[in-house]
Amino acid sequence: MPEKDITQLSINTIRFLAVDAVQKAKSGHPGMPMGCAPIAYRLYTKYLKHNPANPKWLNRDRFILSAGHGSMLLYSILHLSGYKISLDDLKQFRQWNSITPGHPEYGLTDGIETTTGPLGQGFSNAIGMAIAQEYLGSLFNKPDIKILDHFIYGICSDGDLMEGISHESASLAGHLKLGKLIFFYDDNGITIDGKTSLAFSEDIKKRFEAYNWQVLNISDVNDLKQIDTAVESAQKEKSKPTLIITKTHIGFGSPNKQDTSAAHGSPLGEEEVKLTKKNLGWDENKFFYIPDEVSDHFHKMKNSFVNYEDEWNKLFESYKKKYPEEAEKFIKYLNNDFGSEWNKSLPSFTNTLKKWQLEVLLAKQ
Ligand SMILES: Cc1ncc(C[n+]2csc(CCOP(=O)(O)OP(=O)(O)O)c2C)c(N)n1
Ligand SMILES: [Mg+2]
Repeated sequence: MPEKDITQLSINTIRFLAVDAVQKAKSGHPGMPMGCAPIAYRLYTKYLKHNPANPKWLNRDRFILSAGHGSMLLYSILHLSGYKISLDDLKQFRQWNSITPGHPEYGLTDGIETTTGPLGQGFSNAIGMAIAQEYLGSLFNKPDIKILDHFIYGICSDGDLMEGISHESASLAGHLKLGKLIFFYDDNGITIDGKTSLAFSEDIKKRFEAYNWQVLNISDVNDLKQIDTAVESAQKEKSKPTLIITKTHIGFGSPNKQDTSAAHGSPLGEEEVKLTKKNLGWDENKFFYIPDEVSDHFHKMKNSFVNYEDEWNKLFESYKKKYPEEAEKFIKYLNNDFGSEWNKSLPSFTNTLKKWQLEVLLAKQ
């Protein structure tokens, strides 16, 4: 199959896995995944150095979906990429005890780097991750061997950029010149209440430039060449974080709900699901459908992803040989062993609570 066709088929697979899961659960947010599917597809298949077989590999690139309400975007791409999320798990979206809750939960589901949902928080956590990498890198990276050099990608939405916390953390990220941070801004002009123009009209480009970020634009998210150009420019910018302002359409493909807040937080509805499938050339009678070509396409890539980790393991072996003391210390740090000096310097606290206060606290747990 020509590359253009398999790309389109894969992106629509992501869209309709999200649409079907939200429809089945009778709750959730289909619009954001439908709009941002091309970003997730391109990142996970072309740019992210990750290994679905080992989601904890240390130097993997991170991906943070700050707009956590669009969780089905993440679950769909993680499933296709070969993470431990089955098709049945997708069908269990938003069900009690499932690993696919309404908003992504760190520790519950492989491939989820941090819990998101409260807007602004994932964006800010990603900045914390970039700070952690810079700090550890300053202690352990060597001019000839960089053991920590991953990128931290993410998607943030209008709501993320409205929240106060994103202003504060973006300011710090620019100040600290966190060049490994690359965020897409899902600029769809819509929030839960309707058009963003109701409450949000600042110039995001100027705002982020003032924070000392590099700001790039994508005029149409469905043009993958624009995504490539933006990501590659972002990767080259070493001393500034990058925000890629990306024009998207919430509910892309839905004849009656695209570009409206009706696609934000409710299922499309059975009739509209059919109309949308027809509109995008999908079989309206198929649900949770993954074409064989798409499965094969991702399966082939999964094998090549293992190489990223293998290469890093080799790099770390050479680091161990050349810098044995640092390597030993690095491994200790990763195991929370910071040496006796650290332990001596830790303050100790005595319990000043009265017995009844303790009992009240414990009863609440
Ligand atoms: C801190 C916080 N306040 C409120 C909400 C509830 N909420 C969920 S999504 C949303 C707005 C969504 O608009 P946008 O971020 O543009 O997402 P889109 O509709 O484009 O998918 C709000 C207010 C939240 N998740 N977090
Ligand atoms: Mg929006």
